[in-house]
Amino acid sequence: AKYMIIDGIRADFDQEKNILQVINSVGIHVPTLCYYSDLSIYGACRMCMVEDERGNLIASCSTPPKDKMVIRTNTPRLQHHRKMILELLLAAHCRDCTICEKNQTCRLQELAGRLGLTDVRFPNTREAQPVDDSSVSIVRDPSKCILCGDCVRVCNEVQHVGAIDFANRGSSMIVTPAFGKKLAETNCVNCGQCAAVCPTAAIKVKTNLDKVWRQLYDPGKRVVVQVAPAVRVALGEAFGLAPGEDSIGKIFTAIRMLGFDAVYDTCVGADLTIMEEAKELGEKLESGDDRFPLFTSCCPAWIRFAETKHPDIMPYISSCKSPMEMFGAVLKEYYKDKDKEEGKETISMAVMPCVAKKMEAVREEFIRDGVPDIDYVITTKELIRMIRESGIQFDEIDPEAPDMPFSISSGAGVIFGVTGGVTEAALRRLVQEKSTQSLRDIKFSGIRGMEGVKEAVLELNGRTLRIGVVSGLGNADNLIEKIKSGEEHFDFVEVMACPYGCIAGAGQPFCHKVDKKERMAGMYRSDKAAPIKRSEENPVIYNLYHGGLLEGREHELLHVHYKG
Ligand code: HC1
Ligand code: SF4
Repeated sequence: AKYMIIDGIRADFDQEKNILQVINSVGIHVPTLCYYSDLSIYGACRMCMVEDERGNLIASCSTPPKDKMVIRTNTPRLQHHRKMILELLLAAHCRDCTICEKNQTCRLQELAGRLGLTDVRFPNTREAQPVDDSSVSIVRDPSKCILCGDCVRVCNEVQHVGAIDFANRGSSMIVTPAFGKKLAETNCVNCGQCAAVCPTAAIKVKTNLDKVWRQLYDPGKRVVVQVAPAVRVALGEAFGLAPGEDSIGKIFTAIRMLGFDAVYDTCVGADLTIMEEAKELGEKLESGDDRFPLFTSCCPAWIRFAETKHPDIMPYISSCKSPMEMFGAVLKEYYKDKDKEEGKETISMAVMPCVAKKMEAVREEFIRDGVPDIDYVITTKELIRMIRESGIQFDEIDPEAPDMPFSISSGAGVIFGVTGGVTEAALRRLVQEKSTQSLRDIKFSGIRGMEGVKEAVLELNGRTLRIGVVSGLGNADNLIEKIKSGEEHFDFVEVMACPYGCIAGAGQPFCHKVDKKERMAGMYRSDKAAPIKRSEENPVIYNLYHGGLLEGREHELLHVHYKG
């Protein structure tokens, strides 16, 4: 085997692309600010330098490992070098750490602490820049930007959007939308992946917690909230639980302790989506129109992407509202009469792993008679902040169940939160054979896994179905081009804007790929433990359709026509 000697330790390597990965494999974390294994190598921050035998400094992120290479990661020279870089970065950085939203989660702050920096000897070199808060999902504050370029690369390479880029040269270099536009005036799809990778608070998620707290303490308001599938496997990370551990019961308890009047699981909405989307797919297959597949519609960033980049496929996107919006419409209807009787106003909220949901909630298509079906969306991280602020000891509280009469959901609804999950849930509904074996056949068809592009061919009720599952908008873009050119053909394509699906949404606590894998495994464990596996077997769903408030109103409440 090939090996390196790192700080006197032998480290075997094989597939590792760069020295940094080999260093990580022996349990040393060299500081980095601009390195992500999923993105191209930029090598801008120079924090990851190491020293070879001859005293050369090498950027470990952009240098491939060589057999029998000997390096040190922590010499006095390296320490001096790293501190100098940090000092220069901090000299050009707004340093209001104690009142910054990224306080305690900022990577720059963390490194300053870790390297023991106590002084910045240079005057502040950065001109003040205006904050851009035009987007409903994210806020840009260029005075906190360290020019690592992570946001630019994720927006370009992973999402194929390219809404932001570097502008100017030298000390006036900034990251900005083209022509000095505001973000809301660009083709930004509100996916928030730029905020997810930003090491500082230069791009952060927009919060509306002030308004939410005010609603909670308003006696004239009934504040109800739904919690998205993927929140359950990530929120606990902030309170010491392992990534992937399902804490949905504790989340329900904490939400009640915060003062919400009722709490529900968005998985009910996902079950509704499956009922409608499976029907739509069945009808599409019958119709024989197979120029394009039926595309899923639950991801609002994907919808925006399709609207702006591939408007010609809009007719092939499912007319189903997202689970959040379906459930939002149902809840507003459910409380209508009660509100009148009690002289109250129901405020419908959602806790989402996603920041594009903030944009979905304010789209005109989801405002009926001047009233939005979802009044506020907060992210997993915002709920974490509420729990912290209120002093609730999350790890100590007992789990509870969601409120009646929407207290039951299926495992199919849970797995919506991982890439491939919507497809798996729809197939469970569509296959005629409802056996454990058929659940397994679907599971092993190729739709599970961390890959950004998955394909499966399945026999469905006597016909062959070609399915595509993509996460990351760049992957969706490439697949659509192949479909347009005739190189590929599908009957059904699931798209989620965030790589790996909602588990890695920009509203979730930040984590690396290994932890995302754990989150994914956690979602499948929760499905395994669910007594109901298929959406159509959920009695809540049955009751809504049969004599319930959905009877005869499916089209009005569950479907949408995007105006573009
Ligand atoms: Fe998702 Fe969905 S799965 S979009 O990833 O279809 O956000 O979790 O809530 O609406 O159910 C997000 C997650 C979420 C919707 C559902
Ligand atoms: Fe690009 Fe998404 Fe950030 Fe918008 S939210 S700038 S699309 S990465």
